[in-house]
Amino acid sequence: MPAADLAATLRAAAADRNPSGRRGLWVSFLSAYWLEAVLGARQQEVDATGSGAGAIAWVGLDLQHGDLGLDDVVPLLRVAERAGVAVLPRLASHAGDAIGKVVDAGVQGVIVPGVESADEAIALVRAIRPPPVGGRSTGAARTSLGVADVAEPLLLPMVETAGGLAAAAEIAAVPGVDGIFIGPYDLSMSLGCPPGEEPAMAAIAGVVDTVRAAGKVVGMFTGRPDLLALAQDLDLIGVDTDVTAIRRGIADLFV
Ligand code: 3PY
Ligand code: MG
Repeated sequence: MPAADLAATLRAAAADRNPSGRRGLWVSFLSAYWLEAVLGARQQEVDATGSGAGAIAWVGLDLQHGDLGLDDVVPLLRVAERAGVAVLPRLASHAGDAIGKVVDAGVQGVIVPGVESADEAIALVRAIRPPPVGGRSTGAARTSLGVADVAEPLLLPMVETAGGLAAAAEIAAVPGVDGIFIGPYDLSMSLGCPPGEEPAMAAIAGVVDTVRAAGKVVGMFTGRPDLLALAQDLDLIGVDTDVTAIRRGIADLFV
């Protein structure tokens, strides 16, 4: 079952200022074997409800933190494709070669950490879009050979520093940028306050409003009930990590 075109769906909904509310699992260590088991088991549980509620719509592959590297993307992507689930890697840096490689493989978009200016966003557009918009190269790959089919992957720079916050409107306005993914934990650290407290919460709400007003996609990693409470305003909700899931399960077993 191929993943539906999440990128096109989110772009269209965002242009209508209509939050999409797609929930995703942030994956930082799962192997292809275990991602297949997790997605398969979840789908069976969702099917059993008959309502479709509780589905995992996308997986964020965390290449910046945790245990995954670029070589893990294709095996995990194959599993997600079979399950009809979109894949959005969060890259380790702004490096254009890594962006080209994961996009060549057929991911539905990229999340790029720590973007702080329109100029940085313009460099990312150049890395992800082919000419005439950008400068991305073409070559033998899953996408060019027709194995994976993603017409135009999402480009989501992360706003997660005071500098990024100040430039959020300019970053979102760059042609070729699809929206902004908020990193609330780095943002809180950068603003010098604990996650969930002011001024970080006000900053997050401000970015959501700015991006929504621009008709672009807004996502955020949550991992806390107070952040998850903002989910109704978001297009992409990174609910929590595979690590949290296993820690919670172990805590339940060892009471
Ligand atoms: C952050 O909160 O800083 C993140 O990068 C979340 O993934
Ligand atoms: Mg971060």
